[in-house]
Amino acid sequence: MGLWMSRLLSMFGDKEARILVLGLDNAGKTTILYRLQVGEVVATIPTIGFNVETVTYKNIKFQVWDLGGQTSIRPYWRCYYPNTQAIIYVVDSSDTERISTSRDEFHAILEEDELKNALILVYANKQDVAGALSEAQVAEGLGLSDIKSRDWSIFKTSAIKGEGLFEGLDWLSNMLKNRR
Ligand SMILES: Nc1nc2c(ncn2[C@@H]2O[C@H](COP(=O)(O)OP(=O)(O)OP(=O)(O)O)[C@@H](O)[C@H]2O)c(=O)[nH]1
Ligand SMILES: [Mg+2]
Repeated sequence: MGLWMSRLLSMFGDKEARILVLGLDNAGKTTILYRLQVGEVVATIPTIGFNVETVTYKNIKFQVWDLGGQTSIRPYWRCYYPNTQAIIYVVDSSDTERISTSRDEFHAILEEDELKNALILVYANKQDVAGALSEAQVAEGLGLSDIKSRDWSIFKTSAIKGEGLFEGLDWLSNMLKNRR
């Protein structure tokens, strides 16, 4: 499709955004992807590689890439960085032991040149688990207040209960609309 044609279509039709869902293994990324796409909890297995689905919300067609989070696959995340408008960074709020590992991976992402303009949406997931870190504790654990020069937001979510996910997408869609 020619450039003028795609511009014309984007004036009338859905806008598109490429989103990467990142975070440690077991954070709930795949569960979130399918909650957003089909509205249900699906049985997941650890992702080796990726899942990609389109989620249309508020006139934006989100192309959502869910990447595997295991230590051995994290180096491959960078293959997906080009042309990314936003990162959804998912934290398992009940995994208090690995919050510092999650913080390190998060800050490595923030330093990536290819992602310097990407919006940052954090999901403090698994809020339904007793003893889970609160949204404020996850923000503190990730060092979110150190981020000065870019747009970010954090939402508490439970992918299992379907809570908080679309509030996060609302923030994303508003930010994306303001940017164009
Ligand atoms: N209690 C609870 N469990 C959740 C929630 N979200 C995901 N889970 C569970 O956490 C486990 C891991 O979820 P996945 O979505 O496969 O995790 P992932 O981040 O895709 O993991 P990798 O693919 O290995 O990177 C599954 O048993 C999910 O059912 C949540 O909000 N609350
Ligand atoms: Mg997965």
